[in-house]
Amino acid sequence: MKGIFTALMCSFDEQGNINEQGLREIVRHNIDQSKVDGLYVNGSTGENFLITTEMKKRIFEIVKDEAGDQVKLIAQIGSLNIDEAVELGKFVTELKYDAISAVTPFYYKFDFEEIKDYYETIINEVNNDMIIYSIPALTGVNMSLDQFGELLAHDRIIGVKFTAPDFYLLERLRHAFPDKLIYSGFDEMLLPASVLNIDGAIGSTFNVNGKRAREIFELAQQGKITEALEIQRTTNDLISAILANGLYQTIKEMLKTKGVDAGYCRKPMKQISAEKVARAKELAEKYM
Ligand code: NGF
Repeated sequence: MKGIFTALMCSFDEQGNINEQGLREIVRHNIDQSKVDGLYVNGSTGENFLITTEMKKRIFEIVKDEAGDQVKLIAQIGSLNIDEAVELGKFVTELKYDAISAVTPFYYKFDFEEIKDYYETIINEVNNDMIIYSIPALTGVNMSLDQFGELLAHDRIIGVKFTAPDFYLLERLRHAFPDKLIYSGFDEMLLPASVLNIDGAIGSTFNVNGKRAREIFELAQQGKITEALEIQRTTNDLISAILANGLYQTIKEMLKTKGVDAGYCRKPMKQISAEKVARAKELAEKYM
């Protein structure tokens, strides 16, 4: 379960339906071209919070069918509807996903007791290992070292996807929980996170930059920081350009340039202008 995991995109048609063939092509691109170690399915990048339960299930099925056992698969099943989270957790466990992951419950200001109960309910009902998905910038949920510790005390909670620029907390977590899996979630900060001895990374830009991500991670593990920094700089030139042009839309357009039918984003995400599509093409030609 260590290494580089792509936060998988999903291909949708212009009406917002799943484009099955396109999704299969995205999976194949990540496995065959980018050679990532695993896929993180139905996370933020998969536009998970914009789709129905049935669509989530279909995406889990298609990805497992296409990927088989070629790479590790983590299913993001977290939901404000805890019954949906449990239902999806059981569904992907039947499909033989390697682990489940759940975003911290958001929108309402849940206290830690409620957050803990959410994770305990899921792990008590679903027979699979859980990775906490912490992304305070989007959820508003900031957990302390002690609170992470209370969750990680469960054998079934095997790790954290840590998407935050708090390297002090990341270092404390690594030090306190050497046997748990810690994945970094911000691709532009992969090198400093790797220096802190994380186990892997989960990122959206790995859909188009997976090989560089692996190089950064592996060079850092070997202590070759100058070489890794060089690649992180190129990576960050790309990420800055992607962020300026529209994150998920630009990654989809870059994939299309390489013959992968990545489709469109679902509303309320907008379609980008022809000018931005052309910019994405340029980026694909320069960086992929
Ligand atoms: O897309 C976001 C939103 N974050 C991703 C990643 O943490 C999301 C990150 O790769 C993810 O793993 C998921 O799909 O669940 C960024 O897109 C990237 O670092 C550019 O900022 O914050």
